[in-house]
Amino acid sequence: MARRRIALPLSGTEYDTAMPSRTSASSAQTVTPELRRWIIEQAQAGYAAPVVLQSMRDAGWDEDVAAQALETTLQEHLNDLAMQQGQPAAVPVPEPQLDESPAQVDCGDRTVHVLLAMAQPRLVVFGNLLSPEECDALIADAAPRMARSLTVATQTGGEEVNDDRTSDGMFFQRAQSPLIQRIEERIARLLNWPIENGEGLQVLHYRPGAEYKPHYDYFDPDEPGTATILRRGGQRVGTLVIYLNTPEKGGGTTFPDVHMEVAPQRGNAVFFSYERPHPSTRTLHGGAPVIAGDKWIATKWLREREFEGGFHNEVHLAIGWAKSA
Ligand SMILES: O=C(O)CCC(=O)C(=O)O
Repeated sequence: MARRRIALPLSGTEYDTAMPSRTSASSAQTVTPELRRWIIEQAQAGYAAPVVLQSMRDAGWDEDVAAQALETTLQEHLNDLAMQQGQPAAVPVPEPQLDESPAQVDCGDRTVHVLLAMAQPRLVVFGNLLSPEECDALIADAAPRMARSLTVATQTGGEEVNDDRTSDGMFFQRAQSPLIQRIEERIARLLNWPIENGEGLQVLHYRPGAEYKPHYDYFDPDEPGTATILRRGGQRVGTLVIYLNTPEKGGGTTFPDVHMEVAPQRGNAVFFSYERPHPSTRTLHGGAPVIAGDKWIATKWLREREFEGGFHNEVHLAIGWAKSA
């Protein structure tokens, strides 16, 4: 083992720690259990990831190998801790390609802007996802079919009118029109998630005073109706809320756990993912009351697996479950 000195992140003082040595040829660098243990010890001692990474690079570790080792080791460690606390296992989630912090993402037929990215909750705000014409066309197609929004009846897996949700809404089927298909292809490319795993796009309309109180979009594993819902497509693992207009006042999408509110702007969108159906994802969110004007959004929910057909029927009209913070 080589003796390493790591600079404490804030004070700049140093302490000795033993880092397992790498194997000689960089192409043959192996992430051993010993190295994993060392990484976890550094994290537990309070060292930030860039400090640990630098220390590994100083010791001759290839940057990519070191970064990958760090990421997977810490991820597995956090997962182990979560499981020990009785939380459900983490599953893969949709994720835009933002590794090198691009300002824009090429989605094939449109360049989408990255306005904000956050790790915990995993949340990204996008600009320019839809053109003004696409927003108007979605509203025009949806408007004649709007009805009072429902939420999941958690006891049965069915649906019910709920005072926590005072918007009107409707679902499109997946690929229902060339416009819907084009938007779904763009979203699939943006979030690197199969089009087949998406529920049909839902359009919501909030009038002044209407809101959607804070809730989670995943299905509560403890509710009796959940097993029925999960048979088709598994859990929800991500949400994309697209703003189809810009309300005059109010109507932001709120994330109470992190005291954040995303302002609704026509064509922009907020994406967030949840790797386990648990509040530790900090994805509690809601639609704040509209104060003036009205608000139109389109929501895309993404499932773990194929959501066959992409349409909703009486059992599968799955619209998340409300729970007060
Ligand atoms: O209206 C909003 O901004 C949020 C909508 C929402 O929470 C949802 O569709 O799950």
